[in-house]
Amino acid sequence: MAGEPQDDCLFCKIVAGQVPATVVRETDTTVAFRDINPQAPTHVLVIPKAHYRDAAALAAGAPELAADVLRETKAVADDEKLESYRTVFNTGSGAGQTVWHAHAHVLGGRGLQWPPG
Ligand code: DGP
Repeated sequence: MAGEPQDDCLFCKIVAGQVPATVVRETDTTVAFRDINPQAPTHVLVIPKAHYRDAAALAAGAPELAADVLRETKAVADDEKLESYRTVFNTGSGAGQTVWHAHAHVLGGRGLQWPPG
């Protein structure tokens, strides 16, 4: 069920402390940790602690929680002293989503091209 922890979800396991991660920020509702395969000098993932399969489900089911995630992307950028950065929600396999727990990528610390691949 949306919002409930899923036994087979990697990011739910990170929230529960069952899988290690380099956590850089945590709030009552969110966790931010470094991506295991960084694509930029700063590459942090911000996730809601509650399980939603993607950003669309999060926005529809818990818009205040979606706002918490977005607020935390800015906090990460501030912590990392990023003047410019990119916030990405890959939504659906065709867009490159591989982990089915909503997450925002925060990328920065180098020039970023547009359009993305
Ligand atoms: P996406 O492709 O948008 O679903 O992004 C998933 C990201 O999750 C990808 O950039 C790699 C990252 N990732 C996958 N497994 C782990 C893990 O075990 N730990 C951490 N820190 N990141 C992971």
